[in-house]
Amino acid sequence: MKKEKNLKTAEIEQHLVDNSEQIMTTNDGVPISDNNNTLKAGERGPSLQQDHIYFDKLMHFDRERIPERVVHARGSGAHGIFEATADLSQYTSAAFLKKGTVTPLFTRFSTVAGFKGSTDLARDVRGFSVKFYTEEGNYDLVGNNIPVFFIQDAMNFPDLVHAVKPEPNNEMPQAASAHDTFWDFISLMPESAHMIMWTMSDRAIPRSLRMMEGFGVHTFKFVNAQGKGTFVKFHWKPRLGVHSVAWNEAQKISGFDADFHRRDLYEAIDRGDFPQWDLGVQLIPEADEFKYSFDILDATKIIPEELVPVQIIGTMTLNRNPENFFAETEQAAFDPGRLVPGIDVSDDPLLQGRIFSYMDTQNYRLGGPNFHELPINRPVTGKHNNQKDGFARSDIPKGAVSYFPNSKAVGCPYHAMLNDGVGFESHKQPIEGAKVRARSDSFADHFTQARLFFNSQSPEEQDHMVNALSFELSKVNDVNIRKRELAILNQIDQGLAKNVGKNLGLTPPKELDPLTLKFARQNHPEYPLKPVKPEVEKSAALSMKVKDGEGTIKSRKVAFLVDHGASKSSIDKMKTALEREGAQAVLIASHVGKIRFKEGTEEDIQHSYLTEASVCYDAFYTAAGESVKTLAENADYLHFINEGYRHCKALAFAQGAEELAERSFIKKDKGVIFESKDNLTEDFIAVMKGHRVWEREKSRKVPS
Ligand code: HDE
Repeated sequence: MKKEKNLKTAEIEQHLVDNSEQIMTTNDGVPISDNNNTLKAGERGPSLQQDHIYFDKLMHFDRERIPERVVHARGSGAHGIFEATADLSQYTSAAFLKKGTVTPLFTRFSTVAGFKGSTDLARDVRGFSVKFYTEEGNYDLVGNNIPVFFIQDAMNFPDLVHAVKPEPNNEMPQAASAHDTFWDFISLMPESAHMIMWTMSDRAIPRSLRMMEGFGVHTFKFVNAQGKGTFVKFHWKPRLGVHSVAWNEAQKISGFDADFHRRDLYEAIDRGDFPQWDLGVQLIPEADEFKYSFDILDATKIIPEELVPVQIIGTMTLNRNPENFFAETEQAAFDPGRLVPGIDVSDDPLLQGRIFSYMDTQNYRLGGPNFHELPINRPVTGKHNNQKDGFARSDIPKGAVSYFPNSKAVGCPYHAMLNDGVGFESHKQPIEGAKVRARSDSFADHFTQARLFFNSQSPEEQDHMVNALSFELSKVNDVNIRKRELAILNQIDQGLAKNVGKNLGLTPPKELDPLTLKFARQNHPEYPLKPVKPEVEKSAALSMKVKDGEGTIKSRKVAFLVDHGASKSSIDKMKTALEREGAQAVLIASHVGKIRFKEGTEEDIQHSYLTEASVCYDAFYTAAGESVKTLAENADYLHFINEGYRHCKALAFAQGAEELAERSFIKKDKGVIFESKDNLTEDFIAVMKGHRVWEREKSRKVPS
């Protein structure tokens, strides 16, 4: 694959180290002749303290670890580009958003609660951070795959994180919100209700990082060349659609392949299947700041797309894997305070609080204030200021001057405005108000949008939410916490609360718990306030259900279940049809190595039932041929298709292989395709386009 060349790749290339055909050296470049033995007094004698070569090696090894991110520790990154496609000059002066501009970038996706080595498939929010290396310096859009947040004010952030992380007395559970401290906090913070609807939906268990949306979450501000501001919300829309796995599947994937998402992203980019997202904006004129039933500065609210449509302004393509995980992905330092001219923050109190935390955390995590000089963080513009020294400074500023104003360096580096240039200018927004620690009552409606989300889901998606909430609250030991959260659910939707209550053996309380009220009244003395009338009761964009005729099977992984004697022609026919649509065919047999086809030819197989699991594939094809007989006796094969059926995936059976479906728990439905009765390839592809046959789930009788 030809590598993309741009200013950032050129900048990074200067730091690449190629060890091929090189002699091994110490850190000072001195050749090492023996990397096996420490220096000893005699062959069997004690080691000597003068072994500077051993010390050089161990000193470095002992310091290989740095603190992991306090949240979002587990992540995967990739390089790419952004191409701006719309004329936004009316709203923003940002150079990288000028139509036709191509900007290099680095993107990192993450889970939030788990440690660096935790599973990718935890039920969790996913981070969606993008660092644009623009011609006006770095701009970071540090968002999530869910458009709202748990809390409204940054002051509560450490408490939220302490509540969700493993409990401090026993460091359990890892990468999971299903425990007492999380739900204790949540049930006392009704402002989390909307976010909880999202995290208990399938949004929190994505099929792939390439198949999730991204959101800036907060309302930001665009500022145009004349200094006029416009509120803006950012949306990333994946070209592959928005899809999830089933919760039972997520739990199993965590065991079979804890790197499932990381591997999927890495392999897709490696084979040239570059993931793409369109960047969209919702633009809100300043005059409309108070127009809605919710406050646009409240990060627990969305602006429904029915009220302000999303306009596409460009496309991101991820086209290059990092050369080195630590140097690039781990050392990438994101910060919502990295702004460029034309983009500013709003007064959202959550966003305001983030501006301090990110810079502070990078200073700690990356060992000092020179983290901007790490190759992954360097702007392509270079940096010029009078800051100096500090740990691990790698720039070598020339000359005697490190102050401003100066005459000795003819005033350099000079202010942009001194040379008619344009520097970053904060939006000139008039401010007034008393200094108070308080919460606006316009933030006090916690349930209307939680209800909007629930109402906008398909029946199957709603079932999944009931199951997720039941799972999580069943894992909570304290019955008072369960009841308190049920009371919140009851405020959102009585049916939801009733169904979750059934699984907990509880009747939902009609009123909010006195403790919940007590804490809410600290922010809003009159809580609960009079309910507001929402502009919309449902919003189509909130459901992940694939609309008829809109799906794609591009890059989906289809398991071809074969063995000795399988018909090569039956394999090839299906493979060609799937590959034409961009899907991948992966042959799985009872062992790796060569298998012989019915036609007499042989093929090397890389995957067997020993190494693979049904949960890691999107659809299943059982080929025709003699292999049908051996597969009928293969319990692993039967488990494979049973599980695929349980997880509502498409299963196709070639002519003669139908009896295998009969030996399993599979019941014929629109997602089970028989060559003898259906249009094998067309029907199979059509079902895969719909992602899953979720309707199958309720009636399933598969004990897997
Ligand atoms: Fe973060 N968050 N956050 N966060 N966040 C961090 O910064 C913080 C919030 C998000 O890929 C930390 O570099 C505070 C909202 C992402 O490296 C830390 C508050 C959103 C990432 C931090 C929030 C996010 C982080 C930890 C409440 C969605 C991963 C490591 C005011 C818009 C970035 C680090 C990456 C990481 C603080 C809330 C997204 C501690 C104080 C809301 C995607 O600085």
